[in-house]
Amino acid sequence: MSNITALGKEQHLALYRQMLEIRRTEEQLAKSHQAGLIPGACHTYVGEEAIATGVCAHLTHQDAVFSTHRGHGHALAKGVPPREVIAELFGRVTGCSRGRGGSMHLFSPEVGMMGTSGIVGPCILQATGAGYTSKLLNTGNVGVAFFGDGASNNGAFHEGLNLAAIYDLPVIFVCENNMYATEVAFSYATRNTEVAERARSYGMPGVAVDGNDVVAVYEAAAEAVKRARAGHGPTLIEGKTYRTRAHVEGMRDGGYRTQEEIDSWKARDPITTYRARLLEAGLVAEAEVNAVDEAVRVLVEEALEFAKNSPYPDPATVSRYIFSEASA
Ligand SMILES: Cc1ncc(C[n+]2csc(CCOP(=O)(O)OP(=O)(O)O)c2C)c(N)n1
Ligand SMILES: [Mg+2]
Repeated sequence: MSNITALGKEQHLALYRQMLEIRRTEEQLAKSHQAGLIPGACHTYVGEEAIATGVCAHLTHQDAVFSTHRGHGHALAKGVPPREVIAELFGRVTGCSRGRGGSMHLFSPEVGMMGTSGIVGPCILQATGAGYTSKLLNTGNVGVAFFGDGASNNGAFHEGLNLAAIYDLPVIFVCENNMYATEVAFSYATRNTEVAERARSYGMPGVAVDGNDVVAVYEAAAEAVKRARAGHGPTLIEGKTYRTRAHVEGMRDGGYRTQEEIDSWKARDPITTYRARLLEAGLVAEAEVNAVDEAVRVLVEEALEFAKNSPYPDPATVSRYIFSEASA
């Protein structure tokens, strides 16, 4: 278990607030999906919030994050406001991709959110490319790839990690090992379920952490980002975690995992366990976390109203944003 006394109160409250913002946004998105407000697929990040939160706490808007189909949490942790995420999933013009992208095309280059994606794997190569750019231009920025256990068996994993290693690129590879790719158990899909151990084959550090412990993730990411910015190359971080909702909203969630397993991970919820630990250690006062709970509730409620009241894109603009409009 991580040493929570190593961080100050402000840091703890910020990490707690970020995880809760993701959770409340996701819960709202799940409800909105059921209500028919969201066209297309919606994969939530419920249960995995500590990973995006612990990693992105070390990033600036110049650092580039490349994400997955399960990327709402990455976008939020990187600084995209909940209103822009919810509006985007609702297909509204006020969304971060102007309502043209949806859940799996959340882009916000202003804050370094370089996209969620429906294709499993390429984010690993894109982050490697961002690291290469950083090295060529000597910017000190890092590239970060978030990806699942499923993606770690994709060819992109091998290519990306190998390239980043040989050039000492400033890249953080973050594998969110939630033990399943859709309904396929990772223990079926690989003979070695310890993803962090693979780092050795590429000549880079590999760190496995409890992905439901935000401080453990925060500490591993601190070290990896420091190494990357200092020009010492990439790191692979494996966060062991679990998604407690179905693979995608509306999909059945039975047959491939047991209720006991789901319940055991719910008992290790990254947000409620952190809240309890902070209170028990006397690092924050109950009134302070309650104030965060209320602020996040209001933020997400307002974001929902904002999204609902936003217009759809004008059909007459359908051909815009296909090509760069920088010189138009
Ligand atoms: C290249 C590619 N292959 C297959 C799929 C279908 N697919 C969508 S999500 C998914 C599971 C991915 O599992 P994982 O990487 O562990 O992420 P998780 O959903 O567990 O977060 C698959 C196979 C896809 N979208 N892209
Ligand atoms: Mg997975």
